[in-house]
Amino acid sequence: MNSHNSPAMRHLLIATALSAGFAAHAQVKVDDPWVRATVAPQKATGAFMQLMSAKAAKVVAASSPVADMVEIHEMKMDDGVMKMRAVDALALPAGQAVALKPGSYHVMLMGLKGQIKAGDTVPLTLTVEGEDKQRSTVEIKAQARVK
Ligand SMILES: [Cu+2]
Repeated sequence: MNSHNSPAMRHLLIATALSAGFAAHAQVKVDDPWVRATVAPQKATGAFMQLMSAKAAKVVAASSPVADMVEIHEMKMDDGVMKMRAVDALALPAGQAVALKPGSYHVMLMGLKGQIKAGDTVPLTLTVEGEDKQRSTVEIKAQARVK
């Protein structure tokens, strides 16, 4: 996890509103999106990135063409055991970076349709909801790597 400073891995993406008729666009910056590469029989993996929203918002859904099911997960110590669970939404406080990283929040890709090899580009879509309930999507191209 020391690649946050690598310029080659930086991706800046701006969320675009689903409809041009919406005045308020949620602006979400995505930094260093990556997916953990898998071995052939593996059916699940995690995607990680840094998110920063200009306005208070939350990530309410995620999807990817490489997986049957995508959820936002949280990892937490529970009685000394590391557990992960799906969360309904991931809060993005205004102007504050939120890290999705191993051992913490992550995008969980389940029911993988094939192996994800290091160097592959994995498309991800996040649905972000603003305080005005307006939803927009953020399209992400995450690079697969081992760690
Ligand atoms: Cu998970």
